[in-house]
Amino acid sequence: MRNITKAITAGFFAIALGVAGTAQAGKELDAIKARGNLICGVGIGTAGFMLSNSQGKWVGLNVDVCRAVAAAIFGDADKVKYVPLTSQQRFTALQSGEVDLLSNNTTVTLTRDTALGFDFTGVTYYDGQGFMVNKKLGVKSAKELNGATICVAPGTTTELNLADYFRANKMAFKPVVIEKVDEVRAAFFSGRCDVYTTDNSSLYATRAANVPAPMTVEDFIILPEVISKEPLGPVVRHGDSQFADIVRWALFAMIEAEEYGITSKNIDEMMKSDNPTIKRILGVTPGMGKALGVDEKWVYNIIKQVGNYGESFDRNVGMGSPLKIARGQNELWTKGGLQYAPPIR
Ligand SMILES: N[C@@H](CCC(=O)N[C@@H](CS)C(=O)NCC(=O)O)C(=O)O
Repeated sequence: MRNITKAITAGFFAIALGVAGTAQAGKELDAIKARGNLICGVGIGTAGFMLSNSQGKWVGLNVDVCRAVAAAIFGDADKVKYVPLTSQQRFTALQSGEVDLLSNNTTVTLTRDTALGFDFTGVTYYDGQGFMVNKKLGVKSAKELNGATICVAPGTTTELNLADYFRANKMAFKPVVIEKVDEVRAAFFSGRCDVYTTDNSSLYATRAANVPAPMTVEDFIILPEVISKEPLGPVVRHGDSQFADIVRWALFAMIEAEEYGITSKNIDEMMKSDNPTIKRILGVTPGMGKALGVDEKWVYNIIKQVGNYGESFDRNVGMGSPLKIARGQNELWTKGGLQYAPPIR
C-alpha cells in the first residue's frame, strides 16, 4: 500500500514537474543570457541568405534575423554563434538543444509545428519550389521533365513536393538525393542530374554565386512553374514562449520599421519623432520592451545595427546584391506584398 502511494505520488510529481517544465517561461532565455550569446542554426552556405564570407563573418537575410534577436536580447547584434547544418541535421540540432533557433530557409509546415515539437515565429521570405536546368537541355517547362534525373536534398519539403508533382502530372523521374548543398550543386553542374530542384531563393542564389567557369549564369534557366508554397521562417523548440515571442517580434520589428520609414540611417532622427506609433516602436514611449522582457531600446538596437526588413532584403538578396531578387511577395502589404507585421502596441 505504501509503495503504491509512493509510486502514485512520484508519478504525480513527475507529471507536475513535466508540466511546469514545459510551461516555464524564460528557461531558454535564461540559458542564452547566462551563456552570453545566441546559438543560431543556419545553412551550409547559400549566397544572400546565410554565408560565411571571405572574412569568416556570417552574412545574409537569415543571418540578419539571428542578429536582430541578439540585438533585442543583448543590445548587441554580434553576440551570435552560427552553427551550419544540413537539411537532414537541422531538426535534431534544434530538438537536442544544440542550437537555440533555426534561421535557415526552413518551411513552415503543420507537422514540423506539431509532431516535431517546434514553434514557427514568422516568415522571413515567402518562397516556392522551382526547377533549374541547363539551357542545353532545351526544356522550357517543368511539364517536359518526364524521365529526368533530379538532384534534391533529403529531409526537405522539396523531396515530398517533387514526388507529388510528378505523380500528379503522370511523369517519372530519377531522384539523386544528396545531403550537403555544395555536393548537390557540384552534382548538378557536372551534369550528374538534368535538373536541380529546391526553393527558388536557393536556385537564384546558386545560379548567381555557384556556377563554375567556364559556364556562366546564362547557361542556366529557372523554369516558370512554381510547384509549392514555401514560407521560410525562424523556428524554435516548444518550451519557452517568452523566447519564442522575442524571436517573433524581432522579425516583426524589422517589418514594422520598414512600414514606418525607420531605417538604420535615419533612426536617430526618428527618436525625435512626434508620431505616437514611432515613439512606441522605438521605446521613446516605454512599455513594449518591458512587456517582451527586453530593454526598451530593443527596436532601436535592431534597426541601428541590422536595419529594417527592406534594408536587409535589398542588401542581401535584392537589388543591392548580386542576386537581384525582386521584392514580389516579400514586398510590404502596403505595397501589394505579403509582409505584414501586427502592431507593436
Ligand atoms: N525549404 C525546404 C528546403 C530547405 C533546405 O534546407 N534546403 C537545403 C537543400 S537545397 C538548402 O537550402 N541548403 C542551403 C544551405 O545549406 O546553405 C524545407 O524546409 O524543407
